[in-house]
Amino acid sequence: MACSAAAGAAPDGAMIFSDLCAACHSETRLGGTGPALIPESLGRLKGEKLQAVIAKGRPMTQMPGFAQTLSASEIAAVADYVSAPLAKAPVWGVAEIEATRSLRDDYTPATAPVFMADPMNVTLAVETGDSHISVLDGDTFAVLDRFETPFAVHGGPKFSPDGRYVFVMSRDGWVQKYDIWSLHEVGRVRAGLNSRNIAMSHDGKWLAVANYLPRTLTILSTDDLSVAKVIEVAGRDGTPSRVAAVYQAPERQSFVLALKDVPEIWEVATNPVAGPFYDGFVHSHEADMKEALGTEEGLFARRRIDVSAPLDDFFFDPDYRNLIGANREGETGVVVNLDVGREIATLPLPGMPHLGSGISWMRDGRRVMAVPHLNEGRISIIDMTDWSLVKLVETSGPGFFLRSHDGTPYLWADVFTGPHKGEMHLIDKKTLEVIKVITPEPGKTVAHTEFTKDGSRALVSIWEDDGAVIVFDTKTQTELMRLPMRKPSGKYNVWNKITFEDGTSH
Ligand code: DHE
Repeated sequence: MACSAAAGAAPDGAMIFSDLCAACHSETRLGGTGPALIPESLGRLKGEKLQAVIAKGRPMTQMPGFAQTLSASEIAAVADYVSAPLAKAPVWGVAEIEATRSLRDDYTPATAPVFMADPMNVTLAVETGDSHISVLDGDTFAVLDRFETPFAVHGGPKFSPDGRYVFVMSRDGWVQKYDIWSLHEVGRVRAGLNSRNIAMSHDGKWLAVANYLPRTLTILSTDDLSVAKVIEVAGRDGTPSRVAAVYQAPERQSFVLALKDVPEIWEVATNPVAGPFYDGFVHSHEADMKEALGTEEGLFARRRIDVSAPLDDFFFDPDYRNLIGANREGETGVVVNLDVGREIATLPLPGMPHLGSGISWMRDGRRVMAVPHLNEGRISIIDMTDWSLVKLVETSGPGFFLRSHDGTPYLWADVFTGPHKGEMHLIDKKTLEVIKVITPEPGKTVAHTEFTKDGSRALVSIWEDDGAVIVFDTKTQTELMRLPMRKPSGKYNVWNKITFEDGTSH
């Protein structure tokens, strides 16, 4: 029993937290050496699942189990305490962010890669099981380095345009910079308290961090991770909003973000003077442009675009004229033309589409896009010229990630949940038929595919604590090797990411 709980009294979750948890997670619950314990960070970890983590701890981390120290009702009281929203929204502005910024004093930038492998074919494998990233030689699959990341990395790491540096973000808002040439961390900073994803500017100078908590977009200098700007995110009527996600729109020289709580998309200029961001208004009246920009101008000028409902998730066509977005509760998606700044079409997209995982390719001279659905076993294929539904491809369960590559005729689609979570579907990009289902480890979750630079190899995760990354030959779909890893999630090939290879995610 916790020393502070009086015998007979109902357990006091706050007091137990202070006694046993605050040293690692901090009195504020915003995280210290351990992650933040607030509803925004815990996400779906609640109730019995959360109590089980408190009782048993987390293997391979500093989190011990408290089953011997606390009774079941005390564990439940702590779980309730950390699941309750914070009484007051915490302040996390420039000063607080800057106070967390640390650059490694043992880092000296190499003048050339410190390894023999092709730096353009390096592939990173995120291992969420013990918060590490393995840096792989994309030809031999030798592990060049394995470095520690902040806890709970989410979303794709973002590379500098030359592929030398990579930036990684955790759900607790930590951004880490790593030098691939030197195989060394450069530094880290906490840009938000609960964050969604990051985006790199077209010129590699700025990194935008989309936050849920606080309601802000943080823009960092990629050079030294210092804060360039913290933009308060609120709708026209002043309602504060979480940022659903932010992406780079290289053709427009801007960041594009969707607001989760108000029906607006924002575009933020990453070009200080003019360029495509402003040229995008060519089809607008001057009055529309003034209205959208207000008094904003120059670097990080913000333009508001109204949409009919807040967007959870979105995707772009290759020239970044159109944004395809969806509210996951709704039945339809929308196409927003970013030049004219308004919705131009709707799409039939019921069943929680996961547009963040969408990919597109050319099929019979027309560009099509594919989107998985988070709650049903089908993939929507949409014609991006007239926005019609080409086909619904049936799979054996709800999928999370889709990937392909110019060097392969197939789309690799996983099934992330349910009895078929071990199946990877290969779909012909021309006929749109499932040509094969691979089950490399029956009963284990098999998810997320990345390709090597030339598309000849596919890397697939066995998404388990004692998991692996399996390397397949994409021509024969045969397994070539297995690299043991701790709950590997996403894999990211430098070349595919910096060239925006058709078939890769953002
Ligand atoms: Fe993700 C990417 C949103 C849950 C693993 N996920 C993304 C992106 C978005 C997103 C917007 C694109 C960001 C980017 O790469 O810049 N994810 C969401 C959700 O809204 C959702 C459903 C609920 C949530 O809790 O946020 C969600 N995601 C998950 C998971 O539960 C996953 C499977 C495990 C985890 O690590 O949290 C997960 N998401 C990923 C991964 C990517 C990702 C590995 C990058 C894929 C890529 O190929 O780029």
